[in-house]
Amino acid sequence: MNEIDAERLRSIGMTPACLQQVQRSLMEENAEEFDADRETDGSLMRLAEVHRETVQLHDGDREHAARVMPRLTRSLAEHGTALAVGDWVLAGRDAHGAWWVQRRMPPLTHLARRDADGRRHPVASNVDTALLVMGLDDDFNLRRLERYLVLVEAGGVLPVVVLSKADAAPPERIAQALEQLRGRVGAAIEPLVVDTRSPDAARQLAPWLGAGQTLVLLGSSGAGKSTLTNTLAGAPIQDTGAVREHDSRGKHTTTSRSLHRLPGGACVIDTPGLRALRPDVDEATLAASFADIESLALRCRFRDCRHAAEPGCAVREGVAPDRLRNYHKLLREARRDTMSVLERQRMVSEWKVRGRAGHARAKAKRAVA
Ligand SMILES: Nc1nc2c(ncn2[C@@H]2O[C@H](COP(=O)(O)OP(=O)(O)OP(=O)(O)O)[C@@H](O)[C@H]2O)c(=O)[nH]1
Ligand SMILES: [Mg+2]
Ligand SMILES: [Zn+2]
Repeated sequence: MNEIDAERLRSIGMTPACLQQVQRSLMEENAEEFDADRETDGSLMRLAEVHRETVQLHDGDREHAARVMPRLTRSLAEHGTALAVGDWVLAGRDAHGAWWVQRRMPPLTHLARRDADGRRHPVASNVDTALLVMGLDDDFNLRRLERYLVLVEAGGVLPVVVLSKADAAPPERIAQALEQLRGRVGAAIEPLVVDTRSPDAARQLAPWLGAGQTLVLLGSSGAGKSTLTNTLAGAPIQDTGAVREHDSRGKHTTTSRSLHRLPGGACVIDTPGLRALRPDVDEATLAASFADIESLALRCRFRDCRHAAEPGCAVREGVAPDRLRNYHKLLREARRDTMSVLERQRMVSEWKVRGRAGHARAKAKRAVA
């Protein structure tokens, strides 16, 4: 492993906590028995983009296109995950000068979602703050926001709600939206109300934009994520697209995630809008994200109250009915996903028995030799 230039990496979002995590993981590796398979001349870089065949890496000075060692892809898949934008990785060059990603450092924070089949898809890694961008037009949807909050909190990331298109909304609409939001997710979430095209949006976000910080922009298509990226960058680095007049829906202008450096030293990850969002979360984490329900449940008459039709239910009394419905829906999904994880683990162990992993390792070694 080459020497770590902490100062250079800081410009691409290396925090002291991340650096500690990396060093710990490298030390553990050295303590392991010598493994001739391991590459030792890797450089620490950050994943700025992930494509089907290649990835873009940033070393703090410039970007490099790279490919991923098949055995890394496979070992991540065996753990039900994959590389994500924001990951810190070790990369090395082969005899032809081509870059290969060899290892992923365990992420400090990690956002993941599930698809309809329960498969996990990484969203971003090593993010400090998630800006949940939601328009004050027809995009405004509290159920969806609750889903995003679960996703973000489950990943160990701080959520900041950004209500966009304030310039186009009448003051009564803004007041009503803020009140609805407070009634649903409580006073702990203090939303920002912005015109994402205005430099004022960047000023409002200044507390989360310190040097070395990484932000990810999440929200539906057309919410204004790329517009905000451009405002923060002070340059038109991302394409933006108009929304449909009648329902404020975007046209999925952004199609892949990408990490960008901002003038003040922070990094931002722009993402494509997701139509249906399913957080990757277990029951306990989900309950923690709906802390109001969890604490009210202590006051239900029956200890095993399911807050459905039971008498003396403090949750039904104290929580907005739509919030409770949304919680129950998320709970059902989380249970179904846990099931599919177990099924997947069984499948993976069957593969291992068949020795495919060993075969792939041998092939990967040939590829870089
Ligand atoms: N008036 C106004 N228009 C905005 C604001 N934010 C975004 N827009 C417009 O909304 C449209 C969609 O903005 P984008 O930034 O492309 O949205 P996005 O979230 O990146 O969408 P996808 O890339 O499709 O996920 C563009 O026409 C923007 O100009 C805002 O605060 N005020
Ligand atoms: Mg976009
Ligand atoms: Zn109850």
